[in-house]
Parts: sequence; C-alpha cells; structure tokens
Amino acid sequence: MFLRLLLCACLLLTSRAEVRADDGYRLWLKYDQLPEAGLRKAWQAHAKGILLPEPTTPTLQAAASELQLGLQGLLGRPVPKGAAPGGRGSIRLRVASAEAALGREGYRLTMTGGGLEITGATDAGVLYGCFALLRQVQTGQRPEALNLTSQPRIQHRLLNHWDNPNGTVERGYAGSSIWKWLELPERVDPRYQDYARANASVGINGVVLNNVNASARYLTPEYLRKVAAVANVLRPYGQRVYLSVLWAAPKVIGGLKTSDPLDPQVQAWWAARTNEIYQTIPDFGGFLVKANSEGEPGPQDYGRTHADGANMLARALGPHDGIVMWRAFVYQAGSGDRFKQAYEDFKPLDGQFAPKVLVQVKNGPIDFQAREPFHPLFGAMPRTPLVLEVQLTQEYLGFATHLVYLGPLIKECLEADTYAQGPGSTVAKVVDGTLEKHAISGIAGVANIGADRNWTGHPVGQANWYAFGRLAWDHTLDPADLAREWTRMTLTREPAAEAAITSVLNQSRSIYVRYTTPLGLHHIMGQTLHYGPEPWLASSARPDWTAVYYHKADAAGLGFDRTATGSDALALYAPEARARWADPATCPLDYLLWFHHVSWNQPLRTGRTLWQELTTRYYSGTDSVQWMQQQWARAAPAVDAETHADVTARLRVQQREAQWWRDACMLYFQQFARQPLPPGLPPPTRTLADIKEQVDIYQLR
Ligand code: BDP
Repeated sequence: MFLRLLLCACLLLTSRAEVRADDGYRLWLKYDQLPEAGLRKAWQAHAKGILLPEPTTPTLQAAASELQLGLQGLLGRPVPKGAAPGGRGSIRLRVASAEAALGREGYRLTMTGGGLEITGATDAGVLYGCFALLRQVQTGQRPEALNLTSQPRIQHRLLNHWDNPNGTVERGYAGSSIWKWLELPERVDPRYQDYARANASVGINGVVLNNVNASARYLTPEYLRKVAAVANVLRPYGQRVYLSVLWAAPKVIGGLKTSDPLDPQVQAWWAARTNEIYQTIPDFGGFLVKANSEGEPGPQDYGRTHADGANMLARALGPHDGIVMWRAFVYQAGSGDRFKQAYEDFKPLDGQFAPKVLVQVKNGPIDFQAREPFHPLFGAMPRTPLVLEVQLTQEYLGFATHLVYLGPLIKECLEADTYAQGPGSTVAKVVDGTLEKHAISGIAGVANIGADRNWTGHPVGQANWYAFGRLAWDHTLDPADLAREWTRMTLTREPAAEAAITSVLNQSRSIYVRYTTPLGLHHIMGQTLHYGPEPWLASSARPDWTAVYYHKADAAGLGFDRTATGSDALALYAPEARARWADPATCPLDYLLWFHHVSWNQPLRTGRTLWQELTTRYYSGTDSVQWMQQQWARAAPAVDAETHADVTARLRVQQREAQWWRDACMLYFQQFARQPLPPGLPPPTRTLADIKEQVDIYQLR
C-alpha cells in the first residue's frame, strides 16, 4: 500500500513537472490560472459568458474564441460563448459602426451597469479589444474601474520576414522558416494560426512573407496558391499578406527581354500579374521592393529612378487596395561616405512618388547597428510617406545568444527630433503621418521568428516581437512598461522576480553597446556573419564593408569625422539636429565617434580622456553582464525552470563573448593609442593574435 502511494506521488510529481515545463511555444499568450483567488473571483463575476453580436464574422469568432480560451485558463472555469443566463455578468462584444471616433481598428473597454463591453467600430477593433482585455487580466489589473480606449497611431504595422523558398531565413537565428512552402497549400501548419494570434495580440496587421532579396517564384501561380493559403489563416486575425518582389521578375519568369519600368510590355506584365494576385488573394496588401541595393536589380539598371520603378508598380496595383513599400536601403560602392548615400539618392525624388508608394527607411543611416543616429531621410522627404524599418532579428546584436531588449532602441529612434518643422518634429510624427499630413503610414520590423519551438531562439527575443508590435500600435508607450507587461504575461508576476527581470531587460541594450561599440563606434563586427568583433578588418569586397572604414583609428585618435572638415554628413540634418552633434565638446558621448575623429588624449566631460573612457566602457559593459546574470539568478524561484536554465546558459555565453569583444577591441585600439589600461583594470590574458585566430574560426576562414 505504502509503495503504491509512493508510486502515485511520484507519478503526480512527474506529471506536474511535465505540465510546468514551459517550452516557450505559447509566447505571452500563456493563460495559466491567475494565482490570486481574489483576483480570479473579481473577474469571474464579470466573465460568466461571452455575447457575440449578430451577424457574426470570422474575425468576431476568432476574437470570441481567444477570449474564451484566455479567460477559461486565467480564471480556471468555463466561460461559455453565447447568451449567459439573463446576460448578466457576461462580456458583450459590440460592433458599433457609428462610433467612427474609434477608427478602423480602435476599441473601447468599459464597465457599464449591464456589464463589461468591448466595442469596436469594426470587427477588427473588437478583436484588438479582446486581446487588450486579456492583457488586463494577465497583467493583474482589476475589473471594477475598467475604462480604456485605444486606437493605432500608424496604419500599416508590418512584420517583414526575410524567409526564402528553401526554408532558410536570411539573418534568422531561430531555426528554419515557419512557412512550409513545400507542404502548402494542401497542408496548412497549425502553427500559422498561433502566429496570427500572437501578431493580433500586439496589433500587427500585415506580414511580408518573404525575403527582400526576393525570389521571383512567389509571383508564379503555383506559389500564389500557397500564399493564399497562408492569407486565409491570417485574415480573421486582421492581417494581410504582402510579398517582396524581385525587380527582374519580368525577365526571370515573364520571358521578357527587359525589366525597364518605362517599357509598355513590362508595365503590362506587372499589371496582369497584379490582377492575378488579387484574383487569388482579394485582400493582398501590396509589394515590398529592395532595388539597386547590394547587387539586387532595379530601375537604375535601365537609367530610371527609384520613383520610376515604384510608380510603375503603383500603377500596376490600379484600383486594388494595395501599397508599394520601396526601400531606401541603398549605397553605391566607392561614392563617398555610406552614411549619405541613401539620402543623396532619395531626397531629390521627394514629391515624385505616386500616392500609393511609401519609402521604407531603416532607423539609422548605416545598417541596424546597436546604436545609430536617426536616418537623415526622416524629415527630409515631407511629400513622401516614410515607413520606419527596424530589425528585431539581432543581426548586429548578438543573434539569439545575447539578451538584448530592443524596446529602448526603437523608442530612441521614434523620439529623435528631426527639427524638420521646428522642435518636436520627431521621427514618430514623421512616420505616423501627423507631421507632414499623410493619409497613409507604416512601420516594419524585420522578424526574429523561426521554427524553433519557442519561436525566437532566445526566450527573451520574444519580448522584441512583443515590444515592436505594441510600439507600432502606439509609439507613445514606454518600453519599460512594455518590458513589465511582457514579463508578467510570459515569465512571472512575482514582484521581486519581475523587478529583477525587467531591470535586466531595460539595461540590456545599453550594456550591449558598452561592450561592443561604445561612444558611437559602429560596424566593427565580424565580416559576413556579423557576429563577434573584427575591428582590424581592412579589406573586403567593398571598402564600406570593412571596419577600418568606420572607426578610422590612427595614431592621432579614433572616429569618423562627419563634420564639415570631414564627409559633412551632418549637413544632411536640420540645423538644430545638426547642432546637437556638431561640436565634439557638447556632442552626447553616445554619438561622439559617429561624427568626430577624437584624439586619444582628449579630455571628455566625464573627466576621463577618450582612451580612458573607451576602456572604462568596454570594461564596465563586460562587468554588467555579470550583473545581468546575478539579477537573472534572483528570479529563479519564480520562473519556469526550463526557461530559466536556458537563459542562464545563454547569459554565460554572453559573458564569455562580452570579454571577447572587450579584449579584441582593447588590444586592437591600444596599438594606436599606445597607452596602458587605466589603473585597476585587469589586462586581457590573451594576445590579439590569439583573438584573431578565434575570429577566423568563427568566420570559418
Ligand atoms: C543587411 C543584411 C542583409 C540584408 C540587408 C537588407 O546583412 O542580409 O539583405 O541588410 O536590409 O543588414 O537588405
């Protein structure tokens, strides 16, 4: 008998452990039972059922099902859909088309005498409202005084997947692509629906399915049927699909001799292809184009401009409700400072783009570095709607190995003041269209999602997907609040653990900057792979793919002179924005080496010389990873053991690699500074030659 009891107890414990083990698949939509009985009871009183409006739609059904799933899990008891007894205590979903003030996607959550109501002017608004209500419950808010109205500030909130037809993901670090092109359209992976739910929960309403370095294959009838199958899953969740297109498609799959946008046959080909797309996918969102960039074909191959190309596609869209997002990520070999090249190409085209065209601009002028000044095109093209493109996949931020929460990075760019129309002309206001009065607006995040069970590789990578969506919806939100929301929904609501985790998240990006590229250093990472340090890289296929091109270390000092005595890239900014960075004595230290070549012995306002400040930052950044480890360890009792162990191990790698960055950069720059480390800092225990060898192994050279 005793043995049997013991066996039962063991079985119970094992199955508990299995239930508890969290593989991260459910993201922030966990819906585990609220631990506080009082809070559960309070919500239960208002969530006895879910009342759907008539006629219902697939979106309303999806909204109600999500609400049911979430509330049943969180409150630990059934929440039936349909009429509850007398309707009292039920949550009422309302589509009130007359409430135009809510906009196409906005919602209102209210506690009325009759109960809890989720109102939208459309079914999409109700869907977002349901997710907002779940967020309230998940983050531990109480129901009594519920009164919340929200609508998105930016119209097109997109994820850009850089996924290829063969299942690989360019710059993807979370496994292969989630899109199973070989299986589609017959087999539709159930994962697509969970993906759509996650996107909808943060307000993402569009998805570019394929890599900007595009294959023409997606435009073939065979692939369009596959794309349509994905679109069918995303549609009820308020998301439209878009495709990246290969500029040379008319030649590659159309049998034409040219892809010249002014050629009538080319124009007819795109118009016919576009009509076919809309026959297959009636709510197709439009095209994303990378042209004349990094070897991709484009209209300039025929002596035409980016505007000629974009406008031709806009014409092909004809009466269909779609847009063209034309990327400004262009730079020509050997034509001066890469910082200036996109501006020089695009600024003169302002006013020439057709109404359906948006120009998509990366947050900074170089390429998704850990910290960049805002791109000078923001504010410089008032007659063109600009899409802000940020990168969630951490190509230059330690892949899925380093814990880097990107909320602060995205916010820093959104808040940057372009001064284009006086103070307060922030990038956010350019992007949401309010500054320059544009009817369309957009924001895009290059996705960090793959087929790994937990979607993002690093468990905390999920926070970047989450924060991007929430900021895309409302750029006034505070990334620290979003870190808290995500932590509560995903990891724990235990106060001490929550505080420890959110402090790690909030500091993580500036810590990463300190141990990799402090003081405005940039583009000194490993060649091709873009991982680890390689500041000595001096030759590559293009000079602006080397590190020495950017840091310009010499016996005199360090940094890229972009003032009037140098490349004068500063002149691209409005005078007030320029003034912030122009004087090395007042330039914020975080941007110093972006704009100035500073002598090693130059005293900075910290009281240290450049060399001393550089070393201090590399060392303190590396030490801070230890602090991250300690904080994370404190959260152990309150976080799922599997997830905790996973992050702990990744932090150990991060610690080792922070030292690698520090030692590599210290030893390399020391050759120019010819000075010892400031007293008290332990010198690297390896030589530069040792480190170079390690980098070669990484780069498989
Ligand atoms: C760079 C990536 C490259 C992308 C390119 C782009 O290294 O793989 O194709 O950006 O944005 O950061 O087009």
